[in-house]
Amino acid sequence: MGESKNNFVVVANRLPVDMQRGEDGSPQWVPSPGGLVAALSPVLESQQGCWVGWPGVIDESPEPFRTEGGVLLYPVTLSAEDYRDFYEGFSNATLWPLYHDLIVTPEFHREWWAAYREVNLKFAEAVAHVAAEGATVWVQDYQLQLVPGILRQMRPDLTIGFFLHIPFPSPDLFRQLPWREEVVRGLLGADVIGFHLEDNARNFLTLAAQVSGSAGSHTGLPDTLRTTGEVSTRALTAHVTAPDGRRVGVGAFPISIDVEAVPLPKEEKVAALRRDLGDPDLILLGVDRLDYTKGILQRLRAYEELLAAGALPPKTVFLQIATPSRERIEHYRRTRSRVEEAVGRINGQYGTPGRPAVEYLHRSVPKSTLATYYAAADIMLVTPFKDGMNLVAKEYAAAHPDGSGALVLSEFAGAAEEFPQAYLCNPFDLEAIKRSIHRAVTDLRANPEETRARMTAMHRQVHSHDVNLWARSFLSSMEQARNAARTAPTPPTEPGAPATEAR
Ligand code: ADQ
Repeated sequence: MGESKNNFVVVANRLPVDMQRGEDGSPQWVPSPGGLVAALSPVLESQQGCWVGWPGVIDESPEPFRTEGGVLLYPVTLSAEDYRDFYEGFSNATLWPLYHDLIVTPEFHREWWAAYREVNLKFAEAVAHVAAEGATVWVQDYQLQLVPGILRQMRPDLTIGFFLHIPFPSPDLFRQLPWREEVVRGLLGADVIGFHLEDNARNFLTLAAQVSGSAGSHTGLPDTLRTTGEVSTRALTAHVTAPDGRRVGVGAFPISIDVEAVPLPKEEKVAALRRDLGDPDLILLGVDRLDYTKGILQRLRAYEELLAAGALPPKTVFLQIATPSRERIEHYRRTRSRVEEAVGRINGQYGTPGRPAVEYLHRSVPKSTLATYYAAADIMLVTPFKDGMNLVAKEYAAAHPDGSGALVLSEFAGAAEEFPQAYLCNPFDLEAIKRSIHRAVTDLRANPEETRARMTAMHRQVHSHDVNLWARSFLSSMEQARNAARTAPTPPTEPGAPATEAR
């Protein structure tokens, strides 16, 4: 199966497929295509690529297999304890809240950290096994921050990139992590470290300079770290020196969506949905994983107060789609029950038989259905307390080529940097959410040129900055790093050099 001959390896917590058992017990694979898969498939297919990840089922060790496009899918097995301590524990109850600015309090447990190290080692060993000599490896996200460092030790021949899909917090918050130095050192095993936003990259540069023992060893904080302009002229504008003397590139690469994969639904479908919803005058829409970072409850409260004040058209409906997520974690269970309580309360107060004020779905829906919701929605509500980027906001913009609709967007979503034309709000301020919704409603009715200009600008931005541009710019930065490493004098190797604590 050519397991060790892969020139390009992507490693992520999850494989781009889910394993299920057929009636005869045989493993079956259900594709779970996301933007990442779509963006990376051409490279994976053209370069005999391999994707290393967990198949989504505990204690299963299915055989590696090739997709029709020739990509090798290489499963990593997680035990029930790994899932509990590495995934639910350290990844989602320590790092997730810490990196999202302590919206809930992170829990620090030594046994979770031990599991995180063990599982990162497991992923790194799998990569080391499948990667060809001199291969390029792209590590994805917060679950695998130690993989670059471990791989660097195991396979110094590799070019390693790391991309963080969630925010990177300010040094002040990050310093709470008892294992802060190990995490920064793990990341510094990469040749290129990418974040969504310049702010995230600056936060990391500050910490990395402290950990590498030479504060200020990065090449200053340049005016802009963002990779804009043509891919061919893109260059990393900041570097930090790792404890072993290597130059590590750090940059901002705002992720985007596969615009072609957001289908534009037929008008009849949109009309049918409006009919199903009782031909409302105004449709508000929310689409999120049911996560406490997404601000769903605040949004419902803002809607409730607007209804109470009679500030919305009489036939208004709010359609909230909430994908089940991390349901065994206490904070997620609590968030779900509060959201559902609010939905019940609002419908009890403001709904009429056959016409609820909130239509609530707690499930995943097919992309084509989602596209119909986007197209039908007059106002999209995206109000996270903190979000690395937020692809839902971009999908909504992609779904409105004619400039219809309006986007209410949290200032704390990464997408806000690219969408200054949205009706921005501070999600911690209920009055601010209400004001933004109200302004959007008013403009849609009284000032349609204004809303059209705003949506058209956002639609153009998504079209010109899609996920392919994101992938190409990151890959080209890795290519530059590879070339630079080939020509650079060999650094003095001091893997065990004492590092200054990240204070
Ligand atoms: P998420 O926190 O999952 O991603 P987001 O960026 O909005 O958040 O992506 C969610 C994706 O799931 C979207 O493509 C959306 O269409 C889809 N989705 C949501 N609910 C759905 C449903 N009910 N049915 C079907 N599809 C649904 C993390 C970070 C983000 C960052 C992304 C990408 O938290 O900040 O933007 O990774 O880097």
